[in-house]
Amino acid sequence: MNTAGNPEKARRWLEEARSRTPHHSDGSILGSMTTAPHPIGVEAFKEFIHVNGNDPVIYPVVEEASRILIEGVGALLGAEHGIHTSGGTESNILALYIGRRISRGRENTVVAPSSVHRSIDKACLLMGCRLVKIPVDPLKPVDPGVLEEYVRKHKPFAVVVTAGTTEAGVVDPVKEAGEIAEEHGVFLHVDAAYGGLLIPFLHRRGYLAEDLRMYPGVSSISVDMHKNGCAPIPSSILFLSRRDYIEEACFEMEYMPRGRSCGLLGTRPGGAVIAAAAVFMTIGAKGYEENAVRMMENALYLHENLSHLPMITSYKPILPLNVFKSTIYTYEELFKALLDRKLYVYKSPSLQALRVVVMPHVEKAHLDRLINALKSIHGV
Ligand code: 0PR
Repeated sequence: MNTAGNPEKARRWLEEARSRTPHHSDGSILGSMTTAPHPIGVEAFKEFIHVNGNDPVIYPVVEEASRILIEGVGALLGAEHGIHTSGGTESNILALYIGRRISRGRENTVVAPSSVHRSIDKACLLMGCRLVKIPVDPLKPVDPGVLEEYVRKHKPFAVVVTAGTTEAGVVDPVKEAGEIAEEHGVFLHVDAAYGGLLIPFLHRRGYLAEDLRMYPGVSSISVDMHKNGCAPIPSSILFLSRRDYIEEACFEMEYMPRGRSCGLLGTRPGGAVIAAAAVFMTIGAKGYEENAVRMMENALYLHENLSHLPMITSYKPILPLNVFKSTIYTYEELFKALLDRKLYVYKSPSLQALRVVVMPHVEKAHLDRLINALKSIHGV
């Protein structure tokens, strides 16, 4: 066997792989909560690709970037403290880990509506905690009264609500959940991985009644920069209501320059933090607001068009996320038919439906292609 390196072969493989890998700009990626990273982010990520984000002594720029992000995004949510992570899953795991560390005299249980993201199941599996799910209509937020009943009954150490659910874009009642958490002394984590950079803007512009803030009783909020923040993957922020909560996420490591390391990962892409900060600075809060409005208008445009198709049921979008189903095909069949046409939508199994997430890269022309494909599949 020839064990010599083969740069030519590697290049050929890369080239071939490039030609079959979809790009956000081609309009086929319609259901994924990812988007084309802003060019300044790509530039920064490349420039700082060698930077280990776990080494603030050699690379103080990572802490600088983290501060820029926490201050900038935090200002939108009334949050001051936070930690940069590698994505929504890490933020959720870390939030529950912190919640359990600070809990006293509570059960090893987490309570969350059934619409919660699967990374919460994952966190509980990893931490050995019990996840009690409140059955909810996937199109509706959890009822605060029911949430309180569950908290009374199960005495959880943490409650998780979602500000922008994965399958329907539903916004749970964060303010009321905060009141319940405060009264019962429970850690409340708000998963705003998807909605964090949409809700404050859509609320201000009159598209949404709910707002998102670090309300009293809220302990943490996660916001993904690699979703609506237009930053390269991987990038998320876990905001915490108290500075000392960050300490709970720090681990002793004598051999590290500072003797410790905070967050779940060890060596981590510092370039991603720097890139996210550069993107945030470039777009600015005003730019994110304009993006959010454009995305919402596009989602309403899609809903309007789908509502006119005889064999499609379309639900009015709450955030820029459209859920629809066919009256003649199962959602699995429709998923497959769209996949065959190289249109990548996602599934909302809890609604037996498909979803389109109108991310910053999605244009009306891309949605028109989808509408036409649905017409052709249904023979109209
Ligand atoms: N919380 C919520 C509400 C989410 O929607 C997601 C991701 C997460 C947490 C976890 O975030 P990370 O994926 O950053 O860890 N939801 C998307 C989903 O499950 C993730 C995704 C995105 C999956 C793009 C596939 C894909 O192509 O659909």
